[in-house]
Amino acid sequence: MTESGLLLKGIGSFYEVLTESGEVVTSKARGVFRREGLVPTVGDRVTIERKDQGYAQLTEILPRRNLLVRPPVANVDQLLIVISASVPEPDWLLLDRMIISAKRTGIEPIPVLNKLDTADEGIVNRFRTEYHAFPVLLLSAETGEGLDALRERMRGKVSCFAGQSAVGKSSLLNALIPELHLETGGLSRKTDRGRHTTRHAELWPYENGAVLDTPGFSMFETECLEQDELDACYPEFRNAFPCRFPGCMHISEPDCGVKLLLSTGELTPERYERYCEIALDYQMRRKHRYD
Ligand SMILES: Nc1nc2c(ncn2[C@@H]2O[C@H](COP(=O)(O)OP(=O)(O)O)[C@@H](O)[C@H]2O)c(=O)[nH]1
Ligand SMILES: [Mg+2]
Ligand SMILES: [Zn+2]
Repeated sequence: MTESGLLLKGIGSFYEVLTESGEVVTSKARGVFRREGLVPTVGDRVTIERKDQGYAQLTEILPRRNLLVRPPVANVDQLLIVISASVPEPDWLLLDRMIISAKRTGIEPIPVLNKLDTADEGIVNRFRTEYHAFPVLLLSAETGEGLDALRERMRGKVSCFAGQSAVGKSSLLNALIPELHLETGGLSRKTDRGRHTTRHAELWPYENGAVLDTPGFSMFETECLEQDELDACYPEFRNAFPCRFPGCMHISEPDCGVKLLLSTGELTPERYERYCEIALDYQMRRKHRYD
């Protein structure tokens, strides 16, 4: 009998697969995968065949929509990028860069503001205005405020948490899935990394979808982007009048539609300033592409 499912976890050459009927079946990969250089990866949609006795066999890996490398996980639908409304102070540039990385990988970025219980009003207002074009979430892992909306947003999707250290990623995961018992607080970056070398990322079934148990990465590879590709990472630019010049970088060109967004408030000076830094960085990368 052939069934399809979601690869949750790998242990050696065995894999735990969540089938459509909701059962977790341990499966062994066919030898042919290794010969073809295919590595079954957490998040893979796979087919398995149950044998009469013993384990099932993992027979096929369906085409991947995307693949993150560190930790290895395939087919992530959404990236919950967490920042803190109190401490640590938000690294807004990192948030903007992670949004771009996610979009470029085909993953929907969802900016999440945690620690609402100790919020600095200024940070909350900035978050609301600067990310109005995104499906943001405001919540508190501590009090549980906003967690219902988060749960709703995760329904049927494969989600992954990301963001600076100490913003509350592990606390949020624990609040959603208490059995995880993730360590929170005291862990230094170094300890965190040491742990990741001995422990592989794992997907946990959640609300008809799944969530990755490790917020393992803070950033992924950024390739060289063309200007129009960068524009596509800024949803608020869609409301802009067309710029006079094709390929406009929206920095020093006249009759720029994006700069008009500054006067309507759809783009704040702060987010625009970070945009300029990022756009100039990509321009430099494009220049040095073939060096
Ligand atoms: N006040 C408050 N503290 C929180 C909240 N979420 C997490 N924390 C605290 O922030 C610290 C870092 O949390 P942790 O989950 O380890 O962050 P991570 O490094 O992003 O995984 C811990 O001391 C948590 O107790 C929250 O919503 N409100
Ligand atoms: Mg953590
Ligand atoms: Zn422009």
